[in-house]
Amino acid sequence: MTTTIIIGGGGQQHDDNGGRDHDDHDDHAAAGAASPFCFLPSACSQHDVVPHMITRSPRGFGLDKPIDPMPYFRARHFGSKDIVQNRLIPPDAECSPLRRDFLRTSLALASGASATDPLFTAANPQPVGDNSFPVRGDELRSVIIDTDPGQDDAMAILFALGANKLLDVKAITAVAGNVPLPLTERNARIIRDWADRTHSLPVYAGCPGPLQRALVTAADVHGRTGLEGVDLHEPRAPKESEHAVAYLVDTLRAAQPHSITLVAIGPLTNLATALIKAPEITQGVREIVIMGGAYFERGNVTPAAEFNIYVDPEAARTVFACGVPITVLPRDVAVKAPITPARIAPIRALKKHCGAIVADLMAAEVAYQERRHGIASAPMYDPSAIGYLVNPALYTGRKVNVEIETAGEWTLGETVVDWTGRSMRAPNAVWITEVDADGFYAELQECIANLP
Ligand SMILES: [Ca+2]
Repeated sequence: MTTTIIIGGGGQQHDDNGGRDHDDHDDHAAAGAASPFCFLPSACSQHDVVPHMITRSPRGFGLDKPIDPMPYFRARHFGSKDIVQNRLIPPDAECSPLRRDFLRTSLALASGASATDPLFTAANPQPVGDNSFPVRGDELRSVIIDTDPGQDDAMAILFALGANKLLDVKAITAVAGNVPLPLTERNARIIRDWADRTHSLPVYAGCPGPLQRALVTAADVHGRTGLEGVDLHEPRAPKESEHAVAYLVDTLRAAQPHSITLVAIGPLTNLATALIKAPEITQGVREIVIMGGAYFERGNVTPAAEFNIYVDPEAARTVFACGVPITVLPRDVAVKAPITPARIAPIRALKKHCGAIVADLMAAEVAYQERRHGIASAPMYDPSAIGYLVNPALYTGRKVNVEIETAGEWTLGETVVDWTGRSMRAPNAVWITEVDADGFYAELQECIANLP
């Protein structure tokens, strides 16, 4: 029998924050700065042990790399009270809440629970909170939305504009994706008209196609205009003359440090082009929130890849490597807050112009899924990114390494998520996997109610 020994500690060894481990305090509080502690199942010998480091971050505990067990067997730690052998969680008086949490997790992991097992996650609620995420009542957060509207983009933009007590949407930068650029930038101008933001929300047109590939669209899903399901008017005002990439570079260069949140709900071509042209613009970025990718759920354009990443994988690779805090709302979470007729009804019942539009767009997405799969339910994609910004407490995830497949024969655009730390590559993103779906729809409804 192989036994797992789990040894806590090592905030310094396991630095998942690019050399500035602000978890050190917690790691050491959990594990004991001077004496790492072990969970040691019974019948454990030197020869059948598979030892792993276990470390704690604000997202909870995770198994890290295998380690050499011998120093631990030799060390006097074995004589210390820090060894827990065949013993359940010590009483409160004996250990801090963090340490109890660690021990509970150790027991779960040692008993064979996987990282996604309820035993594990229940013992360790993984709040998303170490990138200075806003909470309700936080200061107004400056946001630029990079988008390829798109039915779900339209819902997301309206959601963000209705969240005007939390999100200050500075501009929309359009990119080619769901439909070609002339339609996405035009649709963005139509959407701002719906929200009566014609003259207070600039729209910039960006890149007409991916960095290195021919454009793939999703007109089969979103219709010929990109906004099938709603009546479209002639936009009331023109786009800005400046290119979206020039706007991003100028704005982020001049911004206060770490002050602007980029919400990317289309292919990442605009953001990547800006980062390639002026890498120093990361100074102005607080966080990039991306709707894209798939890991626990499979792809939606190929079995391996989600659309936004698949369209421009080289751009996605550039963005994921840029070094700023990234939060990903993947398909994994989009499918956990599905659009259903029951969730459309209250939004339609708002009796608002924008409420009717959002309800029509939601209904169009459900109708597409019903035609294609016979199910009256559709994943909620781009608005997930806004829901996350409006109320991050609704979401949980894990800080992980994410790499983008750019060369695979069958896996182009796959998001390779190192959920268990197998690769030992440094984490570069928070990967969201869970959402309180009812909470999300309550926020959507509340924000849409603020619009005309
Ligand atoms: Ca989109």
